[in-house]
Amino acid sequence: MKIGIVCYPTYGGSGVVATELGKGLAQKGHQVHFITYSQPARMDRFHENLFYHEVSAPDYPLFEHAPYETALASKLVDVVRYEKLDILHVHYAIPHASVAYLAKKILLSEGYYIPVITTLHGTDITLVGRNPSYAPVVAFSINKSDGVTAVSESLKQDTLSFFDLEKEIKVIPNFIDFHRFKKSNKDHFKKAIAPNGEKILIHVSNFRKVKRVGDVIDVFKQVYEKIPSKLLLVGDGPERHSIEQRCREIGLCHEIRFLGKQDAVEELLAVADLFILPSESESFGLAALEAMACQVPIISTNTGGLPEVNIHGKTGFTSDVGDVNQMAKYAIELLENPEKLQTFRDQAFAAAEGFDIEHVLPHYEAYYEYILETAVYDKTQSIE
Ligand code: GMT
Repeated sequence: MKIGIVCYPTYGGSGVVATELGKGLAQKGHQVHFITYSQPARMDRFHENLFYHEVSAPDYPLFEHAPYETALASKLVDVVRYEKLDILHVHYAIPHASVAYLAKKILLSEGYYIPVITTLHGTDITLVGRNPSYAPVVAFSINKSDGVTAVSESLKQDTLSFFDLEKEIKVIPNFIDFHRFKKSNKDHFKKAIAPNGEKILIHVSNFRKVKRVGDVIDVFKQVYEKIPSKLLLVGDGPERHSIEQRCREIGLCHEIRFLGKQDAVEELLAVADLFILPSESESFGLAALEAMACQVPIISTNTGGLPEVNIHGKTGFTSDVGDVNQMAKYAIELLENPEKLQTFRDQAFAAAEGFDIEHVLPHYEAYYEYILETAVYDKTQSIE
């Protein structure tokens, strides 16, 4: 198949999922064309079946913001037409689903039919998409997609409750590539971080408000008071400055390392004992799944799709949003009990195996086939 993938090219979860999906499809012999404004962060090596088409929105003194959507729609028309793509798969509804609809209509006016699949990732529905500034366009473009997938059952239910939809939503969960994410021996690194055998807690995110990184610090403070430990904070974003301030206020800067954006997250996960994810909202929690693949149990909230990934009492523990005392209790319970910690490590790994890319990718392929067959009817529809 010739597949066009539209996504955000950054380190965010939706861009990572889209890029890993494209790489996996290319590996299986499909031709994959990424169409976005810069090279996706995880598109890190050459593959004969992978292509990248950069969208640039030329500036003009009249524009306060260059019209990216118009440039993307034009690029989609050009790439679909020239490369003779079979299907377009857009990740994150805003603005990709509505832009794809426009491109599809332009192509239809030329007699070229291209089905569009939209994958919903989370904030495009739960935070941003529901905002009245975007909601009518989001709802319309989801309804007009030929196929719609959501990364968890929870996100599917949220989408159905927020919008008036006539479209079926298929749940295809996020996935993990075990060739990359696996526990490896990084003892030398562990010694450098925790020279006296301290426990290592880790948090990885984009440091946005929704991640509640302040709760990570509060949980760590309680753990630290009982158990010698270190905290690794991976990622960067708008909340980082205030979190650094908070570490100074509580006098724990020497035990907390801010590592910024890291490419080789798996090497950091390899030395960690616990992963803390106290998000206010999380449609899936890909960062948690990556930790589980590296045998790191999860202390998380029970919001959104997290309970579908982090099984309470098995792969880690879940608590109500903001309940840092409970999260700290669970963390201490595991860290104080090496046998229990090892059992949870094993169970986290076993649960992660259920999300192996090898199992999940065929679901996308089958869905593409299904949409290509069933969307044929649309071909005969008028172009208005
Ligand atoms: O977590 C973020 O804020 C980034 C965001 C994105 O779209 O890049 O992540 C969302 O999509 C990920 C991949 O499907 C999910 O694993 C995250 O749970 C989801 N984030 C939220 O729902 C807050």
